[in-house]
Amino acid sequence: MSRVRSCKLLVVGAGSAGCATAAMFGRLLPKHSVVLLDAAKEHYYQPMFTLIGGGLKNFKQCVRPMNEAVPKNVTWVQDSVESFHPDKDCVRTAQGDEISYDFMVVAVGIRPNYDKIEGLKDALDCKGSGVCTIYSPVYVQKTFEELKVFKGGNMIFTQPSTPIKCAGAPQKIMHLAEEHLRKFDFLHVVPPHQTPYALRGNKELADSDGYLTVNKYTLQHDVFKNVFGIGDCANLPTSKTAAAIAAQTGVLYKNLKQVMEGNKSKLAEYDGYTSCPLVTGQRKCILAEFDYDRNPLETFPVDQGKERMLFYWMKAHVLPPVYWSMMLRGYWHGPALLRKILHLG
Ligand code: UQ1
Repeated sequence: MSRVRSCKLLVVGAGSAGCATAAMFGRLLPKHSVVLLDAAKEHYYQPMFTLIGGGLKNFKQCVRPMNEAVPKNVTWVQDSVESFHPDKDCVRTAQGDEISYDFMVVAVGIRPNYDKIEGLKDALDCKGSGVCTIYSPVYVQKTFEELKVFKGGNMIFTQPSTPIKCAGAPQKIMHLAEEHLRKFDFLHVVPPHQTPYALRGNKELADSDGYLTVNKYTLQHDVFKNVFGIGDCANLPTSKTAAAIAAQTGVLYKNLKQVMEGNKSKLAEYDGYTSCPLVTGQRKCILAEFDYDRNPLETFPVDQGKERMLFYWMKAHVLPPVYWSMMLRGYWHGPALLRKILHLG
């Protein structure tokens, strides 16, 4: 029997963006107002995948059961979205239920599609093939396994552009991969990524690449004003990182709250802040931080382009607890305030 459920706010996707959003509005709104829709049993701290692939952390350190990630005061529906119906303010789920909403935040993320590169999945599944990727909880541990048995030879690391920046890039990798797959000794692949079909196939919500069409400053959907987007699934022209999502949560909260209150004044604006702690060695890291226009937005009053142990320590030991205890609970909106304090004087 299919069921019909209704809520004030539906958050689709319980990754970092969805959990943080649900947490903030779970605190603001009365009990049972927020529904968080996601079928996943586990929640991963994906920024740790690089360190796991490099053998510097183990897999257990990046995963928690979903019920620990889901915030209090939020109803978790363990199901996935089958189709969006923004003109009717509802979604249908894989189990055949209907959830109607007053407001919706789409935070469905993106995931690899290995099938776009012929032979890739077989090569990834084959132990000892030398082919690996840190882009998936399924294969990240294999990356270090392959590194441990690597006896020398060529190493290849693919570096595609996102579909938005360069639509041809995934095809180029496909050709390169196909050409080299059997010849090389170690191949680290960045698989093509895409949004889930429910979003990608919805022409009212998504652009031709399958990304949710939101205003890049306000995060509000271009057409459906009671819909907002956050995180990897939104068509924001910035680098897709947890740090970017943290900054977006602050803007999303202000703007959605204002729209819920019927307040028509100007909405807050996301500047495109994103950040990449680029680990360059076992204890070394540089810290890139920039906005939509590629202007540096550096937090610390030091040369962040210089390799430092401090940044590595922050990446490996400080940011994981910041993520689990603050960001997932909706209390971490990125380092903007810290940047302002450190640049005083
Ligand atoms: C950040 O806020 C964040 O989100 C939790 C990350 O994801 C793990 C980051 O990698 C970085 C660098 C930031 C930015 C934080 C500081 C203190 C520069």
